[in-house]
Amino acid sequence: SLGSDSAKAERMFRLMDGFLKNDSISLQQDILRHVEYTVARSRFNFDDFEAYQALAHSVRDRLIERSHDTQLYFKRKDPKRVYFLSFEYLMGRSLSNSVINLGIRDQYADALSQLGFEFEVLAEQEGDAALGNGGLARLSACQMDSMATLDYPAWGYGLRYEYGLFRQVILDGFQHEQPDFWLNFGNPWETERVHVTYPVKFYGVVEEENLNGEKCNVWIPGEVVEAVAYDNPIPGYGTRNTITLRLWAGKPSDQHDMEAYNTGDYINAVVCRQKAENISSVLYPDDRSFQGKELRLKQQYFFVSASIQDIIRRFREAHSNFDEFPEKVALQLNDTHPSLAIAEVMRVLVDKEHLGWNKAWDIACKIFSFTIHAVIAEGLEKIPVDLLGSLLPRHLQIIYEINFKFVEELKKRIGLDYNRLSRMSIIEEGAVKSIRMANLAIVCSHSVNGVSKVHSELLKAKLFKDFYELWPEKFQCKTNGVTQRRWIVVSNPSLCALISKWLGTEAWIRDVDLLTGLRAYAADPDLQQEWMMVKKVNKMRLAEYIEAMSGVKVSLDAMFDVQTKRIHEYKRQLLNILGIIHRYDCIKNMEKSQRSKVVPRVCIIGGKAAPGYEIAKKIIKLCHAVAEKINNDTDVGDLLKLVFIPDYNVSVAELVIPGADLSQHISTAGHEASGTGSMKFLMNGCLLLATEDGSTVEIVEEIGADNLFLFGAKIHEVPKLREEGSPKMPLQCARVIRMVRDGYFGFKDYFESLCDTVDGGKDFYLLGSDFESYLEAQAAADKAFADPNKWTQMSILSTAGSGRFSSDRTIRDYAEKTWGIEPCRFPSDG
Ligand code: F55
Repeated sequence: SLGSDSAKAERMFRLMDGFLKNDSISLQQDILRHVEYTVARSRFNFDDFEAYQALAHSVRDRLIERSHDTQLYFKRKDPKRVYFLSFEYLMGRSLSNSVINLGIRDQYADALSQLGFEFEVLAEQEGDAALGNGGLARLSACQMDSMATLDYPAWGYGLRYEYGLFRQVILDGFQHEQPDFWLNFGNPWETERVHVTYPVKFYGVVEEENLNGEKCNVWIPGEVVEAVAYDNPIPGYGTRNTITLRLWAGKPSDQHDMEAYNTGDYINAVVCRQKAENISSVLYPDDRSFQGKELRLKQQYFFVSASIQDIIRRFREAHSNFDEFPEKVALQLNDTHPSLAIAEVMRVLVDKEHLGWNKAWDIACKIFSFTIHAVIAEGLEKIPVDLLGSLLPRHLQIIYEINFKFVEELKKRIGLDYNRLSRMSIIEEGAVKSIRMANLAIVCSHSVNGVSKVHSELLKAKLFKDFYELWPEKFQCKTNGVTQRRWIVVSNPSLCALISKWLGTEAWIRDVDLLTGLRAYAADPDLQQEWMMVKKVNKMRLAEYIEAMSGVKVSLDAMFDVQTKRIHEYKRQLLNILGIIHRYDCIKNMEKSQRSKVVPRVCIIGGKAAPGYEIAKKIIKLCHAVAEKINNDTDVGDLLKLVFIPDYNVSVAELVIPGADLSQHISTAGHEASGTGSMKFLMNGCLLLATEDGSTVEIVEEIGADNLFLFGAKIHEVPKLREEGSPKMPLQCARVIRMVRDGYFGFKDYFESLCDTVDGGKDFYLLGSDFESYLEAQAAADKAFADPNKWTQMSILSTAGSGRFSSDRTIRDYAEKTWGIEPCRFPSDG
């Protein structure tokens, strides 16, 4: 079954002595072999980093074996496949995740210890793959893990940025950005596929030609860049299935600037070739606004074009008739970023395959589905028509044609309601005429979904009301989830072992609903005792890290209160900091005798601000200024500490989340589409202090409102409160803002504009009106923490109720209801 010539295959198999073995001696041999021949260091003399490299290569060998088996099996079975198109993936590290999913972590740990190394120490050598900004990108990574584990025939497609998300360096409390050249030390996980390359074309003109008596549009491009595939294996847990994340990189094409060579401008032509590599060189670090930048648009088309060519090539290997395309292919658009794929599929089917417009459109409408992650209209991508017209002239024509036909159809349905027609049009007429990418995606997709219940409802009621009324059946909800493999098994091994011990099984790692079994023991003093120990150990690890990063010593008896996520006004890190100032002020003004009643806190904040987002950067500086004051106040001591964790990323999250007692998800209601950090904290038995926004609403449904600390305005109250404006500013809030304004923490002038956002009369994010309620929720958290048994019970119930927030649930839902695909599991026992 391994190929056409099975005798030959059999012989090869024997020559290789079967597949790689996972006993301790074989693993040791493999690692040493890679030290000597891959890393090219002497096996008698290599350091931790070289040991990590060799270790990673030996794991990679095993991944490659499995991914070959999986691909051959998929080919043989030819099931319907899903292609997940995402511009961003936050994979983090791969080593621990891989060996755990392969089920050989303990074997490796043993082999390494025989060689005199410690697995954990080597795992720390790996850098993060940070090819994304925040929630959207980490969600893609979690979903890939679930697709592999649930045996779905799936591929991820993305871009292989040479520079991932910038490194955040804090100097004097200010954020500075440094390039993340993550490939500097090589990337053992990827395989470059030098033969999997496709030409991607840009610029030029469209000419009408006559083909066998029929008019046909021919695009004569002005520039060609080659896309080359880099494959990254994604192993499933408890299955041999290993799927592929294929990332594209730009390289010069042989067709690139042939003209220049011919005209003898050799030097210039070679220099020009280098430009091709720029396409995939850097990730855009802004997770909120869209600028009509040419490079960004080029990246989008580059990624889309290469992926579509690859998907069509794979389809053609087994099929010749495009009528079967929708039975074999589903394409998932992760936000609007890859939605040029719609115009590209139309171009290929119409201009290349000559299927005719109607047939091509019919096919396109059956294959695309679209996930929206944005909440507000400003978060929706718009591409200036002029920009698109010059870079991709044929695609602009196609989008105009799609829009023309759509608007004609719409007129038949709704009549000549010009306001509504212009709202729904794919083309926005305005100062800058633009393409509304979300409208394009909605018109073509058979399914459009939000990422939590409230978000999906909001899309129907507000952002895409017109479309919902036209096509109610298209609008779906797929509440986000995260993978328990990464967020419990990899990042919190002691909790993992404890859960398995009390449930008497490890089955929850694939079937997370089993976690509800913990509810029965939530009040059991033995479990509580062991649960507290696990938390303590994780807090100790985190405390060591904090001391190493910031020099601040923190008490393990204090409540570790964490808010880590991208810095945004709507996420309200500023509310958190103002609350901390209030707490500090209260402690300072308290009778000394009262201080013993204060529940000690370590407040931890972390996250990156987009490089051009001034207010977000001021929030980071304020956090440092306040920390400086509080942490050096010996009068306050262990009662209150504030630390900012620099360069928050996936691997830092793996350390921070298990060590948190309390975590904050405090966006102004109606602004967080879902939020996924909260789900990771919940799984790790961390209590939430939160507003009723995004996925928190559903978390409350699962664990009950008495198992977390809710506060603040509800979604429907926000518009009215905004109208009322600043009269709602409570005294306590005004007082702490005054302290900042008066220079209590220094940098008086610098913080002025930041304070203005709250007490400048607008307070758009309602810090003032939510302030008292926030303090009450904080007081309730203090009270609960003072009773360790009660707190631990709530903590156990948090983990026990987190099962619904696994990406396994989300992916199964997409697979069954949206993609129409079925598991395709390589037949073996693991
Ligand atoms: C990245 C690039 C652009 Cl151009 C725009 C947005 C982004 C981005 O990173 N968005 C993002 O992370 N959105 C978040 O998606 C999460 C997953 O669905 C949600 O949980 C979260 O609420 C949302 O803000």
